[in-house]
Amino acid sequence: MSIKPLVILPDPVLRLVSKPVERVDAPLLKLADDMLETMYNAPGIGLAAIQIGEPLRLLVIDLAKEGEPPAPQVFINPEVLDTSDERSVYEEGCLSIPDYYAEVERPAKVRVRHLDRSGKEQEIEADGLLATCLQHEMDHLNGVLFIDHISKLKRDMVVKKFKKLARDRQPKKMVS
Ligand code: GNR
Ligand code: NI
Repeated sequence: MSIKPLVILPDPVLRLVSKPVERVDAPLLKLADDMLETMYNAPGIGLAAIQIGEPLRLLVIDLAKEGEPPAPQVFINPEVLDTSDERSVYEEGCLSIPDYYAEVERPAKVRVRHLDRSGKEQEIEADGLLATCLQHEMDHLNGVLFIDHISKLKRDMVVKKFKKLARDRQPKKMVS
């Protein structure tokens, strides 16, 4: 297992539409394990493959609280089957947009079909934080970020700040 560098806003890689996983084999499971290790290290509660630069429809989630045993969940080629009319609001963050948080409204419940790590088809109905996290991660598979669900004014401010941070990380040309 290894910890991979995270892709950070405004990297255009985050806007790619990820491709379906073709087979659930050893390299794919190794990627899922690297994602889990990277997520635990951050720390975060979810991670999409594109956040470590792999444009595949693969995401991992672990909602276990501190002191509880780990509860890693792997979702391969997840599809939304249905969403509730009921909405819920959570304060969201994203490992690709460090230290920025905002409230996002989404369907409170979501029914998802996916493959598990043994390649078996599964269907789950999620609510609460799992429903929000699944929708946040599935957005990543389509190049969508949680800031796309907030006001344009706030989004433009965040993008501007991260563009400046990226610029300041570039080595400067000396003037002499
Ligand atoms: O660690 C994360 N926390 C979080 C909090 C509320 C809603 C969604 C998330 S997902 C985020 C990790 C991440 O960026 N996943 O893509
Ligand atoms: Ni995210």
